[in-house]
Amino acid sequence: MGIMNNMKTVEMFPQDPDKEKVESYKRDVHPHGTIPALVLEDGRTIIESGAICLYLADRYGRLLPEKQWTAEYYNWIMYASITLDEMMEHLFTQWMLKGPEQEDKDIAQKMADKFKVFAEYFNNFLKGKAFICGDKFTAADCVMGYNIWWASVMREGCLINDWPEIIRYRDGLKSRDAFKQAFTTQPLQAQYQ
Ligand SMILES: N[C@@H](CCC(=O)N[C@@H](CS)C(=O)NCC(=O)O)C(=O)O
Repeated sequence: MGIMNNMKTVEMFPQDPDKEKVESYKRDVHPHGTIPALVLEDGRTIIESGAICLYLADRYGRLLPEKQWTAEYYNWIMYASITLDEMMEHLFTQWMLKGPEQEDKDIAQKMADKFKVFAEYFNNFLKGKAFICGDKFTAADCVMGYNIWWASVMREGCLINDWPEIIRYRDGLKSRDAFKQAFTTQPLQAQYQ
């Protein structure tokens, strides 16, 4: 279990960034300087969160789907990493980083509209399921769950408040011990242990 015992905490958006540390992180680990990144024992790096989850599930044989749920497993991991992540990044930039005075309202509205199409679809998908792959919590819930939590802490949860299945899914994830260990109750302040 070596790599999981070597978790490093990274401060997001520090007031006074240590330039040398940032440059060495960019040079040695992640060229964009973003998180997360997984450095393997032999020095190879995985620099995309969805790929990290897929790799860890596969390597440790945990959080994998039952065979009949493989399509949903890959579909939602890829959808969250590519399509949903783009919406979330724009919304986070406009709503949280720029704020009401400076936000580009056209971009924010376009992304909120696109999110609504996703929310209706995902809300229907979740009916009758505890998790993405039925009753079993898998790596797909780690990837999608992060985005759903992220959506729920922006602008009083306006992106998800109208979707009861998504709220139920989010609450189910939040009630898990592992979620409680990974997050404080402070929105957008993740603590990694
Ligand atoms: N698609 C990437 C996104 C990585 C990313 O943007 N990470 C954010 C945190 S969730 C970050 O490091 N932001 C800080 C920055 O952009 O400087 C992934 O999922 O791994």
